[in-house]
Amino acid sequence: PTTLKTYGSRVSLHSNPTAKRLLEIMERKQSNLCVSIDVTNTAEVLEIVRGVGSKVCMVKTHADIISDFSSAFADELVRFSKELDFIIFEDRKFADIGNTVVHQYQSGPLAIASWAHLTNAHPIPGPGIITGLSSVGLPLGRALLLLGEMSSKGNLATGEYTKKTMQMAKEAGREFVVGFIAMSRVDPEEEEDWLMLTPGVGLVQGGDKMGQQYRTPRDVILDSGCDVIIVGRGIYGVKGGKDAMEAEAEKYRRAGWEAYEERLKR
Ligand code: BMP
Repeated sequence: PTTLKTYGSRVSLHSNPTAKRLLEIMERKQSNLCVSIDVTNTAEVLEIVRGVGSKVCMVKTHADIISDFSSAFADELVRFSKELDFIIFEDRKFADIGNTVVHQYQSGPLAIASWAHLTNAHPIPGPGIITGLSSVGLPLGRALLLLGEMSSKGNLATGEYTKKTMQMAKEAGREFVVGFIAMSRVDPEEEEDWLMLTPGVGLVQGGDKMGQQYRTPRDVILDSGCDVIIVGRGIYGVKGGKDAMEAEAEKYRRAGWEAYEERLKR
């Protein structure tokens, strides 16, 4: 099973360049940590990147919450992604018909496809959303995740919906769709190597006042067989600036990596 393979040994099972690079980075940096940087100005985003960049395999953004977003900022982020060796994941959650998402991905003030290595989409509109996004992203070597499950209380992405999401990805093939946002490994048959990225992670279980639910790195990596832990407020929310964030990121990196090493021994 996928959960018993090392990240490094899975590189050759992928053809998509972003998926390959992610697995290589994870192996090289001994990190399955993605930091979700959900702050609203570019100076703060870059400060967090400087703090946590060396600890992560990936940085996740919500570009549409950044008040002073610019192409110069995007260039800077890309520069950091090379220097500090991480993937940029724009958590855009596309959810429209193929023709519309083509423009949302490529154009507008954010021009997401020009700087984000990875993005994601809800399967709700049907496979046309993959066709649309891949027409823009594939020639650039980008990759896509489908949201098969969510971390928030009462969400509708469960059961049959999750199974159909998996099916949609299988039918699209792994050239562009490389995995899922999911709470556990959603490919019971494991015929193909899919990447499983999981938000809703904290060092202690719990939640927030708006339905978010947290599980620990160990729950996610060891018990649920996922590949990447996505942590937002648990890291950028600590007091004490860049150094405190770096120290907190190191705690999560270690917790995620130890859970992975334990999983390999199962
Ligand atoms: P936090 O760790 O601060 O709760 O942040 C979680 C991040 O993951 C947010 O950026 C949120 O948009 C994202 N996310 C999530 O929490 N649950 C999902 O199901 C899907 C997400 O993308």
